[in-house]
Amino acid sequence: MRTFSLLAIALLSTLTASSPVNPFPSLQKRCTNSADDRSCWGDYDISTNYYDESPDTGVVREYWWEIVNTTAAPDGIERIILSVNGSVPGPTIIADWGDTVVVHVTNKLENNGTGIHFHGIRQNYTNQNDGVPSVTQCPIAPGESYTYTWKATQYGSSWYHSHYYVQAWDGVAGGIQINGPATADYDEDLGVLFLSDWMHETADQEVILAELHGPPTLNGGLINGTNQYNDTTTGTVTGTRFETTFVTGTRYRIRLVSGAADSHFRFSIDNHTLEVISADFVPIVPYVTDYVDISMGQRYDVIVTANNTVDNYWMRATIVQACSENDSPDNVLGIVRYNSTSTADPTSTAWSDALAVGITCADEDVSKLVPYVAIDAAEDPTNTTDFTVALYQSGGIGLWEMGAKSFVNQWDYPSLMQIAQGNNTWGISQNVYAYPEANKWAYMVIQTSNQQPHPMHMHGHDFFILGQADGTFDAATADLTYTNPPRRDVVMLPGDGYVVIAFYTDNPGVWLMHCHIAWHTTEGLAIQILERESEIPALIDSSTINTTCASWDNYASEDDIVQTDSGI
Ligand SMILES: *[C@@H]1O[C@H](CO)[C@@H](O)[C@H](O)[C@H]1NC(C)=O
Ligand SMILES: *[C@@H]1O[C@H](CO)[C@@H](O)[C@H](O)[C@H]1NC(C)=O
Ligand SMILES: *[C@@H]1O[C@H](CO)[C@@H](O)[C@H](O)[C@H]1NC(C)=O
Ligand SMILES: *[C@@H]1O[C@H](CO)[C@@H](O)[C@H](O)[C@H]1NC(C)=O
Ligand SMILES: *[C@@H]1O[C@H](CO)[C@@H](O)[C@H](O)[C@H]1NC(C)=O
Ligand SMILES: *[C@@H]1O[C@H](CO)[C@@H](O)[C@H](O)[C@H]1NC(C)=O
Ligand SMILES: *[C@@H]1O[C@H](CO)[C@@H](O)[C@H](O)[C@H]1NC(C)=O
Ligand SMILES: *[C@@H]1O[C@H](CO)[C@@H](O)[C@H](O)[C@H]1NC(C)=O
Ligand SMILES: *[C@@H]1O[C@H](CO)[C@@H](O)[C@H](O)[C@H]1NC(C)=O
Ligand SMILES: *[C@@H]1O[C@H](CO)[C@@H](O)[C@H](O)[C@H]1NC(C)=O
Ligand SMILES: *[C@@H]1O[C@H](CO)[C@@H](O)[C@H](O)[C@H]1NC(C)=O
Ligand SMILES: *[C@@H]1O[C@H](CO)[C@@H](O)[C@H](O)[C@H]1NC(C)=O
Ligand SMILES: [Cu+2]
Repeated sequence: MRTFSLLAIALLSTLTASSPVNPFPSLQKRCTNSADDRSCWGDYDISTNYYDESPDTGVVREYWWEIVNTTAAPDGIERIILSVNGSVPGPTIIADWGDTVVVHVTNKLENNGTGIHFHGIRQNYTNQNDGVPSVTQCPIAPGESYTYTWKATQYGSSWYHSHYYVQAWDGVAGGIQINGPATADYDEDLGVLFLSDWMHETADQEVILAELHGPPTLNGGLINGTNQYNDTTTGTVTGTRFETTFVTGTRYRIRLVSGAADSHFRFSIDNHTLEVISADFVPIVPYVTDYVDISMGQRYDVIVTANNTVDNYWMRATIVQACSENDSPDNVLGIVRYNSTSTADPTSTAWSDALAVGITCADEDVSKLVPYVAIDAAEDPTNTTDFTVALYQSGGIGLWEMGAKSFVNQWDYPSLMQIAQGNNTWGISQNVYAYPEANKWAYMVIQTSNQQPHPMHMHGHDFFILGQADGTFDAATADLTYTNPPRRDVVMLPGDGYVVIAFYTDNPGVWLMHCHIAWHTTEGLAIQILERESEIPALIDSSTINTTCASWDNYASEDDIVQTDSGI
C-alpha cells in the first residue's frame, strides 16, 4: 500500500535531469499554479501522496489570539458569545501547504478554561498540539497562554474550535484555509464559508436542556457569521444576510465548512450547480451536483461558475429536520448577486430537493467521494474492534457510549500526562484502545440500533470508509470496499446502521475519536486511540504539560471548578 505517486516521481526526475540551465535542480519549480492549472504546486502536485511527503516551505504563519467573553448579535438578537478576538467566526488561519502554523492562545475568560483543536489537522508526530483538554493537555486557565505549533502536511479547508465543554458553539471557532493544488480549475478563491446553527441562549444553557430532555430546538443558523432572524411570533425580522457578488464567467471556489452544534445542512445555490473537488482534507475526482449534504465537522470544497442570468440568487444551507429541531430550518440563507448595486432579495427558486423535505441525515454517497490519489486499504481484519453506539439514562441525565462506557477523562490529569508518567492503569471510562504496533492496519465496526445518526470524527488521521449502510453489520454479507475507498475525518454513522472504517498506524499519539454533535461529545460519545504508546514519551514536552496543569489546578481549586462533563 502507500502507493506513492510514481508518475510524479518519474516526472520530477525527468525534469530535473533534463534541465541543464538550472544549477539548483531542487529549486526548479515544475510548474506554476494558475487559474488554468490548479493541479500543480511547484515541485509537488495534486497526485502527491501527502501522507508520505509534503513541501517544506520554511514559512511560519504566526497568530496571537485572545479568547474573550463579549456580546454579539450575528442574527440581530444580542446574546453573550465566547470567541476568538471577539468575532464569530474567529479569524481564518490561512497558510500554504508545507507551512508551519503557530498559534498563541491567551485565555481572557473569567469563568472557563479553554483549549483549541485544529480539526482534521493530522498533527504528524505532534500529538501535544491537538488541543484537547483532558487528552493532550490540561485546560488553559484564565489569564494563561498556550502555544500550538503544527505543520500543514495536508491542504484544503477546515476549522479550529475550542474542545473545552461546549465553548465552540458559543463562538470559539473559525476557519482554516490551506492553499494547495486542486482537482479542477477555478478563477477566484472566496475562502472558507463557515456554516453554523445558532441559538439565542448560550450553548452551556442548551447543553443542560440536552442532558435532561434531549436535543433542544435551536433558533436558526448563520452563513459565515451572519443571517436574518424572523421572529414569527412578532413578525420582527432582524440581522443581515451574507452576500457575495459574482462576475459573469468567473469560476469561484467556495470552501464549505460545517461548524454546527447539532444540524445537518443541505447546501445549494439556486440555478447554479456545484462542482465538488474535495471532501474534508481529501481531494476527490470532481463531481457536479445541485446540492451537497454536509454534516457537523465536515467540509466540501466546491466550484461555482457564474454563468446564469444577471440576477440575485439564494444560497441555502437548509437544516435537515430528520435529525435535529430548529425553528427556522429554511431560513439559513445568503445572497449571490451578479449586480452588486442591487439590494433586492432574490426571487429565485430552489433546485428540486434542495429544501430537503422528507430526507434522512446522510453523507454524500460514498460512490461519489473518490479520492484523487488512489490508495487501497489492505484486507486484513485481524485488528477489528466492534463498537456499539447507544444511549442510556444515568441519574436523570442522558449519556451516550461507544466503548466500554460513556467517556470521561479528567481535565486535571490528561492522558498525555498519564503516559508521560508511565501510568498504564487506564480507567474503564477512559475508553482506551491500544494500537501498539507501527504501520499496521486497524479496523473499526461501529454499529448502532438507535435511530439517531452520528457524525464520527477521528483525530490524527484520515480514515478509510470501507462500508456505510443501514441495518446490522454482518461480516459474511457486508459489502466492503478496499479499493480506493473514500478517506476523510468525519463520517456519518447512519441511524440503525453501521460504518466500517480503517486507519493506518502511522502517527504516534493519543487520539480522540468522537461524535461531533456538541451535546453527544459532552455526554460521552468518545474513545481514545492509544497509538504506538512506547514512542509517545519521546515526542512530548512534559514541562509544558506540567506548567499548564499546575496553573489549571490553582485556578480550579481557588474557584471550586467541578468537571461535570466528559472532559472533551
Ligand atoms: C511525519 O513525521 C515523520 C516523523 O518526523 C516524518 O518522518 C514524516 O516524513 C512526516 N510526514 C510528512 C507527510 O511530513
Ligand atoms: C487578535 O487579538 C490580538 C490581541 O489584541 C492581536 O494581537 C491580534 O493581531 C488579533 N488577531 C487577529 C487575527 O485579529
Ligand atoms: C461571561 O460573562 C457573563 C456575564 O458577565 C458571565 O456570567 C459568564 O460567567 C462569563 N463567562 C465566562 C466563560 O467567563
Ligand atoms: C463556562 O462558563 C459558562 C458561562 O459562560 C458557565 O455557565 C459554565 O458553567 C462554565 N463551565 C465550566 C465547565 O467552567
Ligand atoms: C468568512 O469569514 C471569514 C472570517 O472573517 C473570512 O476569512 C472569509 O473570507 C469569509 N468567507 C467568505 C466566503 O466571504
Ligand atoms: C416572517 O415570518 C412571517 C410569518 O411566517 C411571514 O409572514 C413573513 O413574510 C416573514 N418575513 C420575511 C421577511 O421573510
Ligand atoms: C432557475 O431554476 C428554476 C428552478 O429550477 C427554473 O424554473 C428557472 O427557469 C431557472 N432560472 C434561470 C434564469 O435559469
Ligand atoms: C454553468 O456551468 C456549469 C459548470 O460548468 C454547467 O454544468 C452548467 O450547465 C452551466 N449552466 C449554464 C446555464 O450555462
Ligand atoms: C443593477 O441594479 C441597479 C439597482 O437595482 C439597477 O438600477 C441596474 O439597472 C442594475 N444593472 C443591471 C445591469 O442589471
Ligand atoms: C493512573 O491513572 C489512573 C487513570 O487516570 C488514575 O486513576 C490513577 O490515579 C493514576 N495513578 C497514579 C499513581 O497517578
Ligand atoms: C492488533 O491486535 C493485537 C492483539 O490485540 C495486538 O497484539 C497488535 O499489536 C495489534 N496491532 C496493532 C496495529 O496495534
Ligand atoms: C512533570 O511532573 C512530573 C510529576 O510531578 C515529574 O516527575 C516530571 O519530572 C516533571 N517534568 C518536568 C519536565 O518538569
Ligand atoms: Cu452523536
